[in-house]
Amino acid sequence: MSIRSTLRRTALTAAAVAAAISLAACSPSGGSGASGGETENPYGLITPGEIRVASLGDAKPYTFTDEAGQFTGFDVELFTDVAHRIGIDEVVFTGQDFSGLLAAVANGQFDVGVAAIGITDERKKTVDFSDGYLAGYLTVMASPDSGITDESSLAGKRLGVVQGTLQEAYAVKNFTDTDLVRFPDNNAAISAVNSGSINAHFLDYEAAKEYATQYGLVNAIDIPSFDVPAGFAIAKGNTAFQTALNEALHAAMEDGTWKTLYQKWFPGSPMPDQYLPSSEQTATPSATPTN
Ligand code: SNW
Repeated sequence: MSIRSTLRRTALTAAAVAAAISLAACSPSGGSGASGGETENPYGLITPGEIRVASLGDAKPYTFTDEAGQFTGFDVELFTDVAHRIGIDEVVFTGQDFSGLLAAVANGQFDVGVAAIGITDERKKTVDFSDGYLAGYLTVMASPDSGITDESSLAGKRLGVVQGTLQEAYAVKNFTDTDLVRFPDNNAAISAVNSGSINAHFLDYEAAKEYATQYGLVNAIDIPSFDVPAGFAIAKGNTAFQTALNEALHAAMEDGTWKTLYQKWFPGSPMPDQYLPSSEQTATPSATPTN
């Protein structure tokens, strides 16, 4: 009895010493050791100290690659900031097709999916999400002379959607007289609009605005998607990672970082109140939408 408890105490002490040593070895700079173990890899990352992110190269201004091939955009900068707050500066973004993105996170090829991914019950069967960080519209974008001005004018038209998006699901359900044409990514769909092989493309509001400016297209129909905010997708059941991301995300909202990034990447767009510092939130929710 007493021998056993002594042994247990000894084992605990040894574990505590080992933990203290490994903590000391890690701090303050984090070090470069990748020996694994829970202490050094509390979030269960594929490679300790690094976050691998599945993203998109052509969803400007959310996530895209610049001329130098570097990932940037609102979601990219916000996630990079959040990662820094949980002590990780090694963040590696990789472009994927949207349709494969959540599966790639679920099966452990990536630690996180970051791509304006709306949080839905359907997707929650595959992955867990952080809290929401973005809410806006789904937009049908067309050439100015397309004659598309509302949902009914889409009848008989050919409409592009990216596979696996909310836009695809919405169109299947609501645009029943429209010919849907599925694409792997936005760039392919926009080329088809520009060549005239489809009449319009259905994508996220800010991405549409970006292409509109570039190619002289217009945002023909905006459909509110505020009830489906975007979140960071992670593997199911990784509560430590989820909690840490959420705390860091809310800190980024509270100190104005979210607002600064929003104004940088979405200038002129109405700001969802709930992500602003609490001191700047209006008492009455949803005053007058300015769109
Ligand atoms: O539901 C919206 C959300 O309100 C915000 O506007 C950001 O985009 C959304 O999350 C929808 N995004 C699409 C989706 O989740 C397409 C994502 C993409 O093309 N990267 O399917």
